[in-house]
Amino acid sequence: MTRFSFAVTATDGKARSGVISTARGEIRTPAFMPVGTAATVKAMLPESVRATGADILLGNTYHLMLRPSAERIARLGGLHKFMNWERPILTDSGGFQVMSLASLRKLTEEGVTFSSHIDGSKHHLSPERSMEIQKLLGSDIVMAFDECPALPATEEAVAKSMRLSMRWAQRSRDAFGDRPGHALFGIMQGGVTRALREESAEALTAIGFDGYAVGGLAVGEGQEAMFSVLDYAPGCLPEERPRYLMGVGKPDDIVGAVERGIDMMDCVLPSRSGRTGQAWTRRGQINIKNARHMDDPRPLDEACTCPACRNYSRAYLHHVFRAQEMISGMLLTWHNLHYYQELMAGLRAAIAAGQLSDFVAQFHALRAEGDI
Ligand code: PRF
Ligand code: ZN
Repeated sequence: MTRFSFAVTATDGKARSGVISTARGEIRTPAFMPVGTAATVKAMLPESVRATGADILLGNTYHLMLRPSAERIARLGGLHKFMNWERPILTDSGGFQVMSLASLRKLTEEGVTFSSHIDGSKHHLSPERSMEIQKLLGSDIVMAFDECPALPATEEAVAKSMRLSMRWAQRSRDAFGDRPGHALFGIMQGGVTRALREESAEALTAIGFDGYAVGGLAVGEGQEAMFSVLDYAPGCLPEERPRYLMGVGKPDDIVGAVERGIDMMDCVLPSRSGRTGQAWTRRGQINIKNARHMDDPRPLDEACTCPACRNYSRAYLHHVFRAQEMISGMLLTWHNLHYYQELMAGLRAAIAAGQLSDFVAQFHALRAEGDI
């Protein structure tokens, strides 16, 4: 069986490109992971997600434990078989989603109890239970169980939460054990305070993980504050391991994160905004519900090779959005995921060629021109 490994094949400044090898296939980095929260990337068949260029999907412990339950998925042969995606899957550990979605939350040293946002039923998560669920799912990349405080928060509150997450990281490591072919990632916390980020990185590195995530960003602090953390945070983590920025982001966030040494990212934005009529293109955002598209025979982006752009006009996309036809979410999601994966491929090629700064300048110049 292929053991989990990461090889950096090129660097350009702080940016890296490389390959993560797993038992279920390779992940080209920098990688964008589409979000398949409830065992589906909404509005997309798995083969279509693959056709956009995705090497790996993200799944969620929180949603799947509530419905249809990890035990049921395990009985049915695991998450890959259940959702018909045979390539790598990374699962988030649940704590972050409990804090943003569940009600009646009670947090202790041991873990968290909460009520389901679906039916109000009571549940429990802890480092040990999260590791068990992610194992039942058959996840290739398992995330440590952490707590992510909402910003702004006092430095004292952020420090207390980070230290709890580091104790949970050790318990996650112990509960995960040795599982050849599967990887466990630790998650750095510490808000926007450098000393706390450094303390967190040291704690995680001492425990030892197969990869390291930067958590606790993109939680309301703004791009400038996020970039100022990313100016040093990736450099606190072991160079030879993949670095994953959780829940990011807009295309310009992704470009800035890659420039600062991030290897993996995930975000609901391309899929979610596809269902609300937002398209992301080289020239920025297009709101397809705008009446200016009503008679426009041109595609969303004449240079895009996705099915939505090859076969349909803006006028059609506008019509099906207004008519609330299901194909609207399907086509816009496909386009957005295609655009995100093209962006990642462009970043990887630019890093390999040592031309990242030219690529980034061109990226910003086209967006400044705007939609034409
Ligand atoms: N921790 C976990 N999942 C996350 C985050 C985190 O800090 C974030 C923060 N942007 C998104 N998803 N476990
Ligand atoms: Zn397109």
